[in-house]
Amino acid sequence: MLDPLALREEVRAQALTLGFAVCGFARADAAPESATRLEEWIEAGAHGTMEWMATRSAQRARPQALWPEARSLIMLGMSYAPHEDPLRLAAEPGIGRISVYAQGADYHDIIKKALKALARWLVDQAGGELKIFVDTAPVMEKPLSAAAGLGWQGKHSNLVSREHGSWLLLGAIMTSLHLPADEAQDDRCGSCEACQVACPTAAFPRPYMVDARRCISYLTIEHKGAIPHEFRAALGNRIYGCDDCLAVCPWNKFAEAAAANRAFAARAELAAPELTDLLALDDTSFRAIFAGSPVKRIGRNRMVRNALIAAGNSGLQHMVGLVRVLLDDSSPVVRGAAVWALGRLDASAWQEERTVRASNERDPDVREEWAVPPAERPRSQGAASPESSLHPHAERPRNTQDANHG
Ligand code: B12
Ligand code: SF4
Repeated sequence: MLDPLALREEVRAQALTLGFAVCGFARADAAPESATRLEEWIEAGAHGTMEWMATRSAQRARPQALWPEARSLIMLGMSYAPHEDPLRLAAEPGIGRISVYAQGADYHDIIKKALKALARWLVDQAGGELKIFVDTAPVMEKPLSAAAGLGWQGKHSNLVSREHGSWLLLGAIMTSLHLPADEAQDDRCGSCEACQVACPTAAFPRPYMVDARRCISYLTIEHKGAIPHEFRAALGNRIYGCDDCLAVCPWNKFAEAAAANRAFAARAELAAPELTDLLALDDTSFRAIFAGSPVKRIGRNRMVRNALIAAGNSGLQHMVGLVRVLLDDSSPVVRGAAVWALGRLDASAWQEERTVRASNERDPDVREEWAVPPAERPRSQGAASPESSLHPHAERPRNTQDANHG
């Protein structure tokens, strides 16, 4: 039987050969403070419609409530540090921006495969029982990774590493073996507030806490219905997730793109997709383009909804024809976004279309979109202006304590 310290170091070395950038160890009862924090977060309603965050919160709060045999946690991070500045396309209104983590292969598949290989290796070496997790299980991967010394939870709430900045995706192995814990690292955010200030929708009611209902990642990926009016202009050209709070973190200057797992390298068609191509997607072409990418889970309708909001923000007149076609879409969420986008791009075309369509519309949400003429929309929904379309932060609400609508 191997000495636990020696075994721990062998596991770490093996993890690195399998493509992980970092590996750390924690006791299964680590990060007990996250239980009350999770409870507070859910009570404030900050999880929005992600009911799955609330339903298994007791298990999520404590690894041993999920699996009582767990004695040690092996926490792992894979780097997806980008080669290029993720914010470089912010001023390209004809392009849709997809988050860096979603431009390559689906990290669930890549990390799960590596976790399984590490788990098999560990069982061969030392036996024990284990379970593997990436993202979708009720496990709080960020505080547990922080407890295992991978980095610290930054004020944007994600794990920040001294070596890999904000660009780590996380996975976990729970084992019945005893493996000595690593030391947690100190919080190195200091007086920095770059991520808090960068957020286009003021989604941080306070440092370290995200109100998902305001987060562009939630609005473009998790949220199923119409995107609330107050956030539409702030979305700019983001069509899947948001990297702004991660991208501005000063610790990224130590993150080397060479450390990134090659599976996450951007696919050309996902790095800078043309909005005109996205507006023309049907189910088949959506599946063909996004197969193997995390984007596929939002489906064609939500992607076209997001692309329409970006088109409405673009100020580009050549989008008008494609937007008009989508007024006839069978999906109400697409039709509603098309009504809004047309109003932003061409107020007189909007009036024309409204005359023939509004009274025939059966869906109550789409009827509501026809109800307010573009000129009467509040400023954040109004006609596209150079500031609102090209400078995604131009209409940012004040990022203050009272920005929490929770
Ligand atoms: C739900 C979820 C979301 C939601 C909610 C985000 C959130 N911050 O919770 C939404 C859809 C908005 C989202 C967005 C994103 N997500 Co997400 N998400 C998750 C998921 C499934 C659960 C997270 C969770 O438990 N939230 C509950 C809250 C209560 O937990 P928490 O944020 O850790 O809350 C802590 C703070 O409030 C803190 N706290 C409170 N007060 C204080 C005070 C101090 C001093 C300190 C230190 C801490 C502190 O304590 C709480 C407990 O630790 C995890 C996967 C997993 N199973 O863990 C991925 C995960 C967090 N997401 C991830 C990613 C990559 C993203 C995005 C970057 C994607 C994108 N580019 O669009 C964005 C980032 C937005 C952001 N700034 O958070 C990665 C993060 C990797 C990392 N390095 O940390 C994860 C871990 C997935 C993975 N397996 O890699 N996500
Ligand atoms: S941007 Fe600044 S405050 Fe935010 S996580 Fe990075 S170091 Fe911390």
